Amino acid sequence: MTKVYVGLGSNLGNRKENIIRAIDRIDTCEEFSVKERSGFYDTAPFGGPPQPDYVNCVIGLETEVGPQALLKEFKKIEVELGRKPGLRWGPRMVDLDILLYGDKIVKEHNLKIPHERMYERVFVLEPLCEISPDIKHPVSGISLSELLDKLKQEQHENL
Ligand code: PH2
Ligand code: MG
Ligand code: MG
Repeated sequence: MTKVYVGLGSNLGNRKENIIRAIDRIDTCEEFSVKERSGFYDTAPFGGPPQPDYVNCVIGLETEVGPQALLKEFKKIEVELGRKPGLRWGPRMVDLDILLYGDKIVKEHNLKIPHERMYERVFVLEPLCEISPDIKHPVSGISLSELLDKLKQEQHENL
């Protein structure tokens, strides 16, 4: 079994409900077992076109499904839950991003793990640290909570 962390986001429709439905849908699959869920975070949109605020959340699950098959399954669930093709970084009913897959590093054309931008995003690091503060950055070895503190400090200085 591998421990996988997944970031969830929604900024259309009933945002919290969309996230809860996505988590239930994932947990219903026999091959996934959801172990932890962070709280729900109301976050300002980061990047992309002007768009509504997001609700973000992170879950930890266990699975034997490999990274590519997991990505495919998540894409299917996103569409099932009402996601329409749209602008990159644009508004969406539900977004499921694989953040970490055990300590595996994946560099494929359609999939990068750890998620390429997770270390720059408070809306990912904050819920992730809530459920798993001791995870370390795979290259630098810095703990995610330290990274989060630094990021928040930088953003504070730039205000
Ligand atoms: N997702 C994006 C773009 N911007 N901003 C917030 N606050 N939360 C998100 O989940 C998010 C975003 C593209 O995936
Ligand atoms: Mg995303
Ligand atoms: Mg995505």
